[in-house]
Amino acid sequence: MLDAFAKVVSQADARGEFLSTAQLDALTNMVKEGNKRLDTVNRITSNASQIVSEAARSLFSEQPQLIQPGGNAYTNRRMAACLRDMEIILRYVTYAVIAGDASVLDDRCLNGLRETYQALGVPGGSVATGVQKMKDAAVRIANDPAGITPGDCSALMSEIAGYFDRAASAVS
Ligand code: PEB
Repeated sequence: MLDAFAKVVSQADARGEFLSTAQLDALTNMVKEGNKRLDTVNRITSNASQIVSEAARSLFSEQPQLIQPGGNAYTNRRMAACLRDMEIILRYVTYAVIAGDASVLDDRCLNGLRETYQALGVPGGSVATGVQKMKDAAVRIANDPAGITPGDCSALMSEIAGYFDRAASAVS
């Protein structure tokens, strides 16, 4: 598990070199823009249940077969497992955002997840749709200018969207 700082250190060490100017510039920018990152993680974290339930509602209204008899979210036990899975994925996305690096998401959440769903008979494509819906809700909530000094968060929002896309493509 790496963060953006540990990542460049390990890359530089592998080559036996000092940090490059480009690496230092990127980290300087990350520090300078750090409050945006912290605010974003705070917003997503404190709205996690809204993000999960909004995405799940939308998934089940588009794919009602999931909640009908025989569906993968039919019975409270499976519904609970599904909502829990979405929450786990969202939690690891927030870890990746704070770290500025996807490795925690890859190593501790996505590694082997597609195979797990295949073994369980859970449709990975539907999980991916749920993740994409969490992306939409999370970016909307994180990027809302209400109550803060509005600034340009476009780079950060596309970084965040990228973590959700990574999770979606890991399971579909
Ligand atoms: C992954 N999910 C399930 C299981 C595991 C995971 C390991 C089996 C064990 C259990 O039921 O608890 N666990 C989960 C995860 C991590 C982890 C992400 C990462 C660290 O440790 N059903 C649907 C939707 C989808 C869904 C498409 C979006 O209809 C999910 C939610 N996951 C789902 C369901 C089960 C499950 C288990 C329904 C239960 C399957 C079953 O027992 O029939």
